[in-house]
Amino acid sequence: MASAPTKHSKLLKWVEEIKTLCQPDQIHWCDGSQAEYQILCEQMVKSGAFIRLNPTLRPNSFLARSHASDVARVEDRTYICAKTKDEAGPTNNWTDPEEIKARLTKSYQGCMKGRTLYVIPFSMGPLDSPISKIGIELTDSPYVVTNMEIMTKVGTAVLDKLGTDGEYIPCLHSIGAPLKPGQQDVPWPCEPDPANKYIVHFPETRTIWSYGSGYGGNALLGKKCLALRIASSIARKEGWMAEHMLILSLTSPAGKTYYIAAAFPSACGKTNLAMMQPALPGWTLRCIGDDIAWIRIGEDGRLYAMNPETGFFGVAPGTSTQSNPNALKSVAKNSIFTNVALTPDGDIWWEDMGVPPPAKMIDWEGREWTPDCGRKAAHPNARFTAPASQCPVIDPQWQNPAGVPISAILFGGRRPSTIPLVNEAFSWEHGVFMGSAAGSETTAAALGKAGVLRRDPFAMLPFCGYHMGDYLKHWLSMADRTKRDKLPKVYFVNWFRKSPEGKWLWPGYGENIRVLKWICERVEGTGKAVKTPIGNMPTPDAMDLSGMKLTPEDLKQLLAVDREGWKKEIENIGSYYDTLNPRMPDALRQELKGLQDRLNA
Ligand code: SAT
Ligand code: MN
Repeated sequence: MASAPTKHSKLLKWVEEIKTLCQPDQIHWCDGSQAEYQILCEQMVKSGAFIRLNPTLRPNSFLARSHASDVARVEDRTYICAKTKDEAGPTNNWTDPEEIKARLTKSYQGCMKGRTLYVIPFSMGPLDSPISKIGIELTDSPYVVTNMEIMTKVGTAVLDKLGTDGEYIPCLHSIGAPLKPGQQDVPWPCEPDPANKYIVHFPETRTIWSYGSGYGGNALLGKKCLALRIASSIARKEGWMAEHMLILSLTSPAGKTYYIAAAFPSACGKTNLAMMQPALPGWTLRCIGDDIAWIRIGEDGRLYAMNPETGFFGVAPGTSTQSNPNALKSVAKNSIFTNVALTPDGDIWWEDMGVPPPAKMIDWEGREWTPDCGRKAAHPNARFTAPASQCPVIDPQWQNPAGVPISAILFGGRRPSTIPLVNEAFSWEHGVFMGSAAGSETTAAALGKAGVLRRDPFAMLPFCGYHMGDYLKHWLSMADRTKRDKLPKVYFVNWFRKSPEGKWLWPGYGENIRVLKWICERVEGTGKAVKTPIGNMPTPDAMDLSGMKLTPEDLKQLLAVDREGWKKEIENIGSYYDTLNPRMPDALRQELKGLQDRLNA
């Protein structure tokens, strides 16, 4: 390997091993340069994998259409292969690591024939951050390379940092579609049989093996695989936290800045909140990250959050000038769109974009589409990949290697009933209880039925790399690692509340600033609240609702404690907790009991 731009002997040996196993036609070491990105895009335009969008309307941007079997994360094909099943816990799929390695080694055998093996050196987090992690992804997908170049720091600087013996997380990826000599490639090659797709994590050896899918978190291995599943398991050992959270800053009219982190499940509006345009004058919101936060205790004892990514892989449908004007501006150029519709003038369109569709388009499957054809033009999990630096409200601190000090943590999900608009925890333990009890209706971000309520503790159910009971203990343990008054305040929010008749009670989006403003006032000690059995809630006059049309009846419903609903909720949480036995922490059972007692009092 004369052309390898590194003298890292372990890395060279691994690449050589994978070359022998997967048998690619050639190897390409990614340098992360603009020139390389352009060449790869050109090649994909030629091969049919990319469609170049109209350069006047959408400069340097491309559309990819995936195979119909490959449109979302495959949770039932995702494994945490710790040494024992117990270590992975009941919320993760598990198989014996040696067994699955043997099985997958067979799949990898010759799987890159006719293709190029790309070596992607990437860093999650600024290269000079004490908690950044370096990964090396080996992939046969140029689509993955270009997306990784937007989502992470890729290239030679990473290899330089590794030196000759630095530590990295090996991430092996193949789409599982070798080409026979002379065989014509397809636009989105992958393994079409879902049963042959595997997303496998080996936490003890800090290794990731992914096979058969080219989509999103299945294939961009820096994201959910490394920055959440493997990182959460490392963080537990090292005393920090890897969380499925957006990070934002909010500056008040008085000029004071607050940093807030928020955990919502996939496709529940993290990207929208992370770069929201506040509807209240005088408040400035800036984005630090929209999906992942690595959080550690700083020297002053506070929790500091850092975004390990450099791009957004956001859900396209629903993104409009009303819901998220800053996301639309972020994708104005230099972006990749996957599974959206193509307009006759060479631009993109998706459902609820806020502009009417043209009379005719090409849908995400490449078929002709008209407004009356009865099909969706974009796939519900269609995505944009855009550089975070293009976000008009990106925070000046977003790449600060130290992270930013967090004042408040929010949990949430899609909950049409019972859960109020906002609810403040009494203590850290109560806050951890709130996170542990988080639930949401499922969305299109994962294959399976959407709209079913499932418990999704800390929005980490699909992303926790170890036993969920131990994860809850880890959260509780933060109170022993620093002074309590240094810990952020914790809130549960619900933008998705409906009336019994099915009407949205809260407008959401930019209006959410009203809730955030109250939270900042609570942090300052000025916000008015009433103690209820479920937590501290705003008094009816506590939130700034100026200039907003909200009927007093709707406000009442939004801030009501639905005792009957909560009783069912408690039962449901209790049975969920049972599934985590015997590792379910007692402190949280006591919180549940406390809630029950307060409700019955
Ligand atoms: O496909 S991803 O896992 O990156 C997106 C998501 O589910 O949040
Ligand atoms: Mn996510």
